[in-house]
This record gives sequence, C-alpha cells and structure tokens, in this order.
Amino acid sequence: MLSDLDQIERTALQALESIQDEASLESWRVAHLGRSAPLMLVFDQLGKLSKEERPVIGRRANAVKNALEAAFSDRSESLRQSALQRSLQSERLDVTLPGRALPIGHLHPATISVRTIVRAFADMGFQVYRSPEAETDDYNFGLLNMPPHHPARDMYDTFYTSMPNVSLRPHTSPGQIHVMRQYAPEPIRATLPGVCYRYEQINARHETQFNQIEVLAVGKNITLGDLKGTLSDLARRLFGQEIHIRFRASYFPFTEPSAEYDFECLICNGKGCAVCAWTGWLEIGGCGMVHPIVLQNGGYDPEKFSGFAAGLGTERIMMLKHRIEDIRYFWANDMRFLEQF
Ligand code: FA5
Repeated sequence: MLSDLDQIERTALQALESIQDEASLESWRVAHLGRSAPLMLVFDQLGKLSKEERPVIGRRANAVKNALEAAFSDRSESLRQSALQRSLQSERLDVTLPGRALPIGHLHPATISVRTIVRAFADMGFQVYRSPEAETDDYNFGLLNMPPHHPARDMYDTFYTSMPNVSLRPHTSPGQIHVMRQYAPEPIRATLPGVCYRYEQINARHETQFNQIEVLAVGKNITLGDLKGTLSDLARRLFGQEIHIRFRASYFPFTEPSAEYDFECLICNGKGCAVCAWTGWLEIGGCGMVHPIVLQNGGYDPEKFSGFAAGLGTERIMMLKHRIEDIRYFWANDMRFLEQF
C-alpha cells in the first residue's frame, strides 16, 4: 500500500505540471483530492488495516495529502500570477497618450472692439481710465448740467437700483467728472471705456446693455477743430482713408456746441438697411465742446480752460467693421456668432 501511495503522489504531481488554466486545475483537484480520488480510497480503507499497518499507512497518506494540497495551492497561485501578468500586458494603460485638447476661449467681440478703439486713441496720446458702472444721480446727470426734471434726462431711459439715488450709468459721461476732479488743474487726454445700461426699446442697433468709450481732452486753447481732427483721425485709423464720416449739429446739455458723429453705413454701403434705419449713415457717438458748467464742476476755470468730449458706441463700430446686421448678436451667447472673432 505504501508503494500505491508513492504511485498516487507521482501521478498526481506529474498531471499537475501540465496544467495551464483554472478549469483544468479544478478538474485536477476533483480527480486527485476529491471524494472519489484514489488517495481518499486509501483513507477509506484505513479502518480495515491491522493495528501495526494503520499508523504507518495513515501517516504516509496524510503526507501525500499535504503534499498534493501544497502543490495545488502553489499551482493555483502561479496560474493567478501568470493571468495577472497577461492582463497587465494586454490591457496596459498607455499614460503617454495625449489628453483631449480643451477648447481655449478668446476675447468677446465687444471687448475686442473696445480694446481696438482704446488702442487707436492711445496712439494719439489718450490714457485709459475706469469709472463706476453704478453712479449717483449727481454724477449720471446733475454734474453734467442736467438738474432734476431737466427734459434732456428723457434721452436716457435709466435702470434704477434698490439703493436710493443710485442708478446704472446710461452713458460713460459721468466718468468725465471723476477724471477731471482727480486731475484738475492739469491738462487731460483720457478715454473711459465701459458698459452702459438703458431701459431701451431693443432693435437692430439698440440694446439694453452696450459699451461706450468716453473721450475727454481738457487744456488751454482746445478747439472744435481738435475735436473734428481727432475723431476724423480715429475713423481713418479704424477703417482707412476711404471711410466717409459726417458731423451733424445736435444737443447735449453737457457740451456746447454739440454734434452727432456718423459713419457711412458699411453694412449696406449707404443704400439703406435696418441697422442705419434706411438713412445710409450710422450714428456712432455724440460729441461737443465741454460745457463751461461741466468744466467748473470738474474743477477747471472755464475762462482759462476748454475741452472736447465724445461718447462712442463701440458695438456699432464693430458692426460696421464686420458687417454684423443686428446688435442683438453680441449678448445672445450664440457660439456660432462668438466663434467667428
Ligand atoms: C450719449 O450717451 C452721450 N453721453 C455722448 C456724449 C458724450 C455727447 C460726450 C457729448 C459729449 P448717445 O445717447 O447718443 O449720447 O449715445 C452715444 C452712442 O452710444 C450712440 O451714438 C450709440 O453709438 C451708442 N448707443 C447709445 N444707445 C445705445 C443702445 N441702446 N445700444 C447700443 N448703442 C447705443
């Protein structure tokens, strides 16, 4: 029986050597360590053996069982390891793959327009200043020569805030007072860009939110000729020599004399369209010589100083440059529009 056990051990270990997968290993376990395995039959027969033989055969059978169980668990572990290696090889993560490119944004067309115009003025010696988007009634109107109930206030349909006396600025002109009060009596050449808000009837050239650039020059002997020269030069810097512009007499309480500054409508080439209200011209801004009362409110002696000012609508300039047929595109957040700039 001892030699049977030797044979059982040899056969089982030999069979184990050729096993390459989990399923065959399980069949091996059933065949060599399961209830009907030859080794188990030896255990079954132990009771029939003589007193002398039983411990000898029993010890040997236990040793074979231990050896087979150890070999089984070694094989099982080595199969597990090689399966792991295989999956590491075949499913390897290539961390060197480039990531997905994130789309990089760019400046909003309204910002591009403001910056282009501010840069053109900077080339003419104008420095950039910022002024608040919410102002008191005094700055929005009073100090600009529009006391309460002045009829010219009707030109600015204002958004009021929940703070008494504070409204969103309907134009950038309040910035004139801020910059004058900061620098008087020094001469000034300034631009003040920013967003303005008006409770406006929206159409192809009017929005409730739009950018203006305020232009202000204060000094000695500044004339209407300087105003016309500067704004004519701006038009040529932005659109080249060919652009047609015109100045129309107008009225603003904070300038005297006052004018509107129009560009030929490049969307319809002067033929007439919804943007230019079928006139062939697009109003770009208001302008004029700073009113003596405003100079005084800014801290300048109007007997000694004069100045010119203008307020330009920058989306309208961008519309002419890129033939944009409706100002509502600017704030509609349609990527098909925004991605073109
Ligand atoms: C003014 O706002 C004056 N403060 C301009 C000024 C400044 C005159 C300094 C004299 C001296 P006006 O309301 O016309 O003026 O607006 C000026 C420009 O802003 C317009 O010509 C237009 O280009 C632009 N603008 C005005 N309202 C709107 C609007 N609702 N949507 C888009 N652009 C507008």
